[in-house]
Amino acid sequence: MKSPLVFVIAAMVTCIVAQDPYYVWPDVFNDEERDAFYYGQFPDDFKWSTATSSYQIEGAWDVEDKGESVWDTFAHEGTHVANGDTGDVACDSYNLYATDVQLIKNMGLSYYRFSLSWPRILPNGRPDSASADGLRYYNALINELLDNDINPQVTLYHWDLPQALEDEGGFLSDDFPQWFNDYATYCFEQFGDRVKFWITFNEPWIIAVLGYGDGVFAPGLNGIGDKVYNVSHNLILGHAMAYRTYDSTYRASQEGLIGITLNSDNFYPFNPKVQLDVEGTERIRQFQVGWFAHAIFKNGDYPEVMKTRVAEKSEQQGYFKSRLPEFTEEEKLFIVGTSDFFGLNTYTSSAIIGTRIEAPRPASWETDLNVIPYKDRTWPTSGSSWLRPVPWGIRNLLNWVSEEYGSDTAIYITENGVSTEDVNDLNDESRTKYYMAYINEVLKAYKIDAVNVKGYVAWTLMDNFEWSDGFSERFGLHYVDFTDPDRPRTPKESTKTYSTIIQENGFFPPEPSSGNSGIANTMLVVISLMFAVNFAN
Ligand code: GBH
Repeated sequence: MKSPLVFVIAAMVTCIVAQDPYYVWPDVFNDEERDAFYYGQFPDDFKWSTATSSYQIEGAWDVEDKGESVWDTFAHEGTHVANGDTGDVACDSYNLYATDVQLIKNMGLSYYRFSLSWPRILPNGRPDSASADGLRYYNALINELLDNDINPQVTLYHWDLPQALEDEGGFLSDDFPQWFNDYATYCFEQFGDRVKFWITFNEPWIIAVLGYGDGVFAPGLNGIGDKVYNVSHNLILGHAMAYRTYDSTYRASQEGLIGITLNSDNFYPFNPKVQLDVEGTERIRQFQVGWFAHAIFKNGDYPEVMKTRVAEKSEQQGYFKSRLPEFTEEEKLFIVGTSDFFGLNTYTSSAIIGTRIEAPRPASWETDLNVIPYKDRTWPTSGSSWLRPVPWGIRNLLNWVSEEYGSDTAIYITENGVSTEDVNDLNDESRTKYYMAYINEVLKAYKIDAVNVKGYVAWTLMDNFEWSDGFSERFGLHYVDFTDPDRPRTPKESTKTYSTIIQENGFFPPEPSSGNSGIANTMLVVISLMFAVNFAN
């Protein structure tokens, strides 16, 4: 009697434990090896967070002595932002910050990533103009967070440069690194006793290419072939200066971390068998991420492929020297090793088609790299034309960053999220799916691939001013009614999903839920008892 019983028990157990693989988007991403849902936990000290940025939420653009930022100017011009929207009031977080803190707390988060408005703190950009009200506001926010057991993760620069400094050349001025360092020093001095996580710049690529290249973001300049390279050059030097200041003067007493946040799609070859596509993929990674990360994380200098490509093309285009500036040997030593972590913002993937080298005029960052990015039409859509969810992409990208910059490099996902097509939908199922699937892929990167990922920040706490798309695109975990002067915030369904993931610190395996397995459970208990009795006899 014993052996058939053992067989029956084994069969029942298999029945219950082996569930069909679960897929978040079964009709699109259903490769069992790649897309099957994975159950497990993040490390105990994993940092869960959500993010915003000053211009996108604060409003109060001209309160007290606040200086204007380039985004105030740009939005007020009336032609650059969808529907003529501005951030004049936005979510009114200048007044409603305590409400924001409660929303964060309600989701069970212990971190909050926000940015400081440089011109609110230093109206003319320099410490001699320090605003008492700016100081009061950020002290109040930071203290409110700490009183609620939420740790601040502070971005020093999320795109709102003081207009006064832009008037003196902004990122194109050789004085930019010093200006940024003075501002950063003031912030370490004032807030560093309580802020232990600093990000110098959010997405330098956007600052250079969209702000000073295509002109679709403030300050709206057109220098896609040349200015972009000078902007990033000064930005890297400014970043390094602020890091060195923190390291030499504040780290010992304040004991925080300081790093930089870069943005990238997951790039992969359109056809992995075509050499042009494979090389094009590596090139765009180097031109987009390597542009900043190579110097900071590797050797103080730009990637080889950028140096040779831009130099060659500049020559063919009739420039007398490369459009890509050079760092001195001294600067290289100053820059290398200036980030305690790699902050990564990522939303989507692009397949890359490599094209043949040519040097058209006018020169451009885009034609310097010779690729065509492509979005697969079968991928799910979102509320933004540039954003199609591709969950496995984040795992690929994490692996690339880890291989390229060293497996010891601590990586934080400092932004990830999605806009929804139905903007009024509190039942935001597509966002729920996005977070489930993306965070699950981050978990695979950590558990299966041993990528050193330390934290995850969901973009964004609430609907806000989505730059040139104004209020027409909503990325929020909370809905904000922009027609109501009180700017009420309402949790969307996705807040529950995110809270559950945080609570579980990952994903617990599902309870056996089908009717059959309920019966199977009961039978299992009965058979086990029979077996035990039989065995005891
Ligand atoms: C992040 O940038 C930003 O840090 C954050 O402030 C922003 O709200 C969030 O993403 C959502 O967009 O219109 O085709 O010219 C991510 C980079 C910048 C990518 C804007 C898409 C528009 C490209 N995004 N960009 S396009």
